[in-house]
Amino acid sequence: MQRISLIPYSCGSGAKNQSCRDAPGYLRRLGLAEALKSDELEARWLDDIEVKGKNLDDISNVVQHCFNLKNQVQDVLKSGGFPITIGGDHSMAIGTWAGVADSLHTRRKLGLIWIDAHMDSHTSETSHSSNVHGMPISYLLGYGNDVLTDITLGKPVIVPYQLCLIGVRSFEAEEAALLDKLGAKVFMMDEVRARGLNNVMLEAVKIASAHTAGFGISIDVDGFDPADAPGTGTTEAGGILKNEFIEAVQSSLSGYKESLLALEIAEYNHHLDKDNITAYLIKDIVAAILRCC
Ligand SMILES: [Mn+2]
Repeated sequence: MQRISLIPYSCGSGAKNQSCRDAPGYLRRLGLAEALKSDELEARWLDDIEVKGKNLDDISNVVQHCFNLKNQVQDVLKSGGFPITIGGDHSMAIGTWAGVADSLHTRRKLGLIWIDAHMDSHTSETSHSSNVHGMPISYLLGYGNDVLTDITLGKPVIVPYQLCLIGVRSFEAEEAALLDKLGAKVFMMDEVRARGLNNVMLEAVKIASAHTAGFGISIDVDGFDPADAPGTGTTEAGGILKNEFIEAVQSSLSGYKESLLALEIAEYNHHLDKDNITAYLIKDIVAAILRCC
């Protein structure tokens, strides 16, 4: 029996439009855990945290929620379960992947596949907006010099050579320069179109699993085409299609059961969704990944 824990990150304080904080509660009420259950799989939601203090600034809110995510991810992995963190904005990645990395019983590092329309790789110095959801990768790579580094203990959580971004089509020069300098692999949307998502995913899984303790998948729903994922704050035209993703998951992830360590879904905003299209996308892509692993 596969035991899945859905861990809510009910925080949108890293984004400009903060109402993605309501998404975990919405998906819980809609029955995501029940929809994922099968004879071989049980799924349950963990509890939201009680945030301490009143009138918290955005950064303190992100820090509290990320610490909670990190702790819950560690507890789930320790008990032999599989964590799926559900945001909330993409600042959550600092908590999710710090938790996974801290649970590794080996000196090998964590690989990461990051599906997103954006690079999320600003540092606090280069960010134009100061929104943390545009920076989580730089924190995971060991950049950053503020209170958020308390979560990663100021250490790199991932190494750039084992990081792959897929589906990028909107970014700023400083982000591209950082990833290029460090040697992370970026599969721009143009490359996905030219080579096919199947081939790109196969290569990404190889990179993220080679010489690592295992890998994670972080999915920003804005990596998908707005036709398949309208419910997010920063849609970008020309993204990954739901059907091609499910097909690519089947061909690239089969056989990696032991290697996939956790899954993260970020940036769903049900207030912007149309007929729950994005909610169903989330259910279907999570189910497809769980079927392979
Ligand atoms: Mn993102």
